[in-house]
Amino acid sequence: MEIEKIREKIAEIEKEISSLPYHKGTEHHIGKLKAKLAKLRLQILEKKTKKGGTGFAIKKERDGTVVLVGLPSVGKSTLLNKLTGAKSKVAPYPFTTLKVIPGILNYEGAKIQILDVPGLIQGAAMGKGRGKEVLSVVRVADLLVLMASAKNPESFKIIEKELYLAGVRIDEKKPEITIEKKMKGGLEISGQTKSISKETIKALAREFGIFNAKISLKGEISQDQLIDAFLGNRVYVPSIKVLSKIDLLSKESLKKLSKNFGKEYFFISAKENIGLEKLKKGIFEKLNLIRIYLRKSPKAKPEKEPLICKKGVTVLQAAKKISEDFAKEIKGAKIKGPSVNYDNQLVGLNHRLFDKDEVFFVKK
Ligand SMILES: Nc1nc2c(ncn2[C@@H]2O[C@H](COP(=O)(O)OP(=O)(O)OP(=O)(O)O)[C@@H](O)[C@H]2O)c(=O)[nH]1
Ligand SMILES: [Mg+2]
Repeated sequence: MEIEKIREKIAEIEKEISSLPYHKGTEHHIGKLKAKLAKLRLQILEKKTKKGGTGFAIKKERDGTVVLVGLPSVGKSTLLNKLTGAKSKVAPYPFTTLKVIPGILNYEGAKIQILDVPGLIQGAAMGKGRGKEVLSVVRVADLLVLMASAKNPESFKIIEKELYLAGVRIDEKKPEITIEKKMKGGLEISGQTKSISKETIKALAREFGIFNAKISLKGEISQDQLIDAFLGNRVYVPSIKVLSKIDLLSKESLKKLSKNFGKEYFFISAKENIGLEKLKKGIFEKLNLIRIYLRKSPKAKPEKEPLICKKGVTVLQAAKKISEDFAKEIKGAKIKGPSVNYDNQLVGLNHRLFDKDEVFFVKK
């Protein structure tokens, strides 16, 4: 289908959904419309651009990948340059950045990849601007830094909406839905939710070509979440919200803004170097990274540079970060630090390490 045709169809269905009240009598019909809508939206994002690709080519590197997302001119490139020493072009007009510009933030021994991308605009999920390319980068992120100018904080809503429409679920827990496809036997549903009948669940499954399967739901699931699960290409990613250019606000307006936006927002001025250290710390913490210090013998001093791992990492997984071959040789570790009760406690391969543990790997 032509892209224009798809857009028209989307607008039609949206109009119909918004005209319908949601209740037991309409939930089945609305569900089917929403399923159609989700499939059409996906078609737009998957349509190839004139140049042939559907997005920018990205190589994920280092201890985590962070993408800066915001309207044009909110100061993404200025921030990237300040955090990483990169040289992304900065200018007062929109769409200064035209492709992905990477940089590396060194923080507490971690090397965090930060990606600067073109500005996102309203309609991005429908293919406007560089929407498709930007949204394809967003999907590889371990963390999104959502940016809005302190002069226009309302713009968070625009980017959040575009990200949602493109299948990116921000700060949401993945709903607990499992779909076990089978060869025959029809559809079997276990678990239930108040807002959707079993019949609708079955109809939605069929809408996505699932005719034989065991579908289990845990907890209260919304229709949108169910469609997400059937479509299967949703990404669930944490975020940090940044209000930029606070140097442009008067003291009074800034005070008012921080009252309205509260603690989970980071207030910065990349130009005037305000709030950047706090932001770096926030990024590190939100990526759930921990520092492990290796020791060559149980008595030796730990190495200066930490091994950066994800929170919850086991002794075996940490060893694998060094190398697969090395991991095969070890049977446990002697640890000094927060994850054990006394210095040089011997632990097994499945022991979970904590931030700032000092580790001596014990060979078989
Ligand atoms: N006053 C002030 N101006 C800033 C700040 N950060 C960026 N700017 C200015 O805002 C304009 C846009 O900055 P960029 O860093 O290019 O913004 P961008 O978000 O990368 O823009 P696009 O690449 O077009 O999406 C430039 O004129 C910057 O000098 C800031 O903290 N304070
Ligand atoms: Mg830029």
